[in-house]
Amino acid sequence: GSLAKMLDFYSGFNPSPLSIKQFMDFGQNACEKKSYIFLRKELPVRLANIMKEIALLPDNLLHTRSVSEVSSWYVKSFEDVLIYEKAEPTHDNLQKFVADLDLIRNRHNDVVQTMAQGVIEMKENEGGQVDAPTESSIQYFLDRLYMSRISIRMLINQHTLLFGGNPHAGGRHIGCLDPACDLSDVVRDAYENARFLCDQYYLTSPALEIQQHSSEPGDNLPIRTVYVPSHLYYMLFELFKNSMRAVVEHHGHDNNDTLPPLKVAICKGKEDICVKISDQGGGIPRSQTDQLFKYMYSTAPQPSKSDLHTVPLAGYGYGLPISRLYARYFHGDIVLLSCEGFGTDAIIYLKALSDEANELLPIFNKTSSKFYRATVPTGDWSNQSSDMNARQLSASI
Ligand code: W6P
Repeated sequence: GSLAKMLDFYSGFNPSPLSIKQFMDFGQNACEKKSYIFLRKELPVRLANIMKEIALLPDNLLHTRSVSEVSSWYVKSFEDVLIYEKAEPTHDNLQKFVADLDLIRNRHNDVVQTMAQGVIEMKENEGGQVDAPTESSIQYFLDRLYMSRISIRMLINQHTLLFGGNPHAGGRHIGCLDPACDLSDVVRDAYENARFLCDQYYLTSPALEIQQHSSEPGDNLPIRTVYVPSHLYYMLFELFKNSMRAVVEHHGHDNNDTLPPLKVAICKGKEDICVKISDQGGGIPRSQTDQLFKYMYSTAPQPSKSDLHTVPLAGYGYGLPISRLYARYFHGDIVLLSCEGFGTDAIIYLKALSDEANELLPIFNKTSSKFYRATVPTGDWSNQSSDMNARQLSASI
């Protein structure tokens, strides 16, 4: 059928979210034919759902060169998986399928950076100004696009790692899942790599102190969980870079023996696993914390390309919003709590139970489109900028 018809057909299905437990069970009794039959339907469903939303983007963004290019990758990949719609799971088809999934994943490697470029192009075309409703629909869209992308890459990675004949098979990993992921190992790894960058640019870096707490009787240290270590690493690396930059910038680069350490608490409860990173980097105003998760805020043309102090750890790119999507993908979260003048706590929450760690997936439906029109809520709380304040009131009487 025609592309439009197939899009209508597959976007009519809701994506089927899997839990970490289901990924594990599936990977442990790995059956390539079952996986193939699941993916040849599920991948077109997830692709079609997000392609329908791409079509709803404001024209001034949709029609930039960059966004057209991203959109063309989705069309190509949608067509590439539809080849298997009616193909029997023969040995030959199964092999071709793995190779095509590899190709599809690589085609989409640069989606994040190309979308960022598209946002910059749109801003330039609009004379540098974007109105609040447009900004808020772009935020809404990019969260959904990137979440969809994380989920599609997870499905592709599981299939290609399990059935692509990878040489690392035989370890404890099930695809990209580690059934006994040692959280402190990932923390140290992310810290070391962030510290390397920090040392390179500032010639100093704060130390690391890790504490582990488990409230569960019978649990012994180190704290372990079933998780995708690469996702956790991404979040921790991003948070460490931000904390290190804050600490070094706040305390000065020259007297390195006075830098307060980064304190990490790894905690396991019945429901949640928390990894808290506390820095004494001077903190940020409360009004800024939400801004750190905005794509448009971080896309703002960097005013200080010449200021060597802001380039190094490249903070406030798309790193924080995407880190939070990784956490939310399996129903966790990232929360920032800052005390201005002192420091910041960044908390990564993960689900402690693998059957509660379900994929969180965007679903396209008729109501999605309303978010692309009016996303600025009507004000039903007083607000200084729009209301007369007490001083103005007394002046006007
Ligand atoms: C800061 C600002 C920030 C963002 C994210 C994580 C940690 C920190 N520390 O000062």
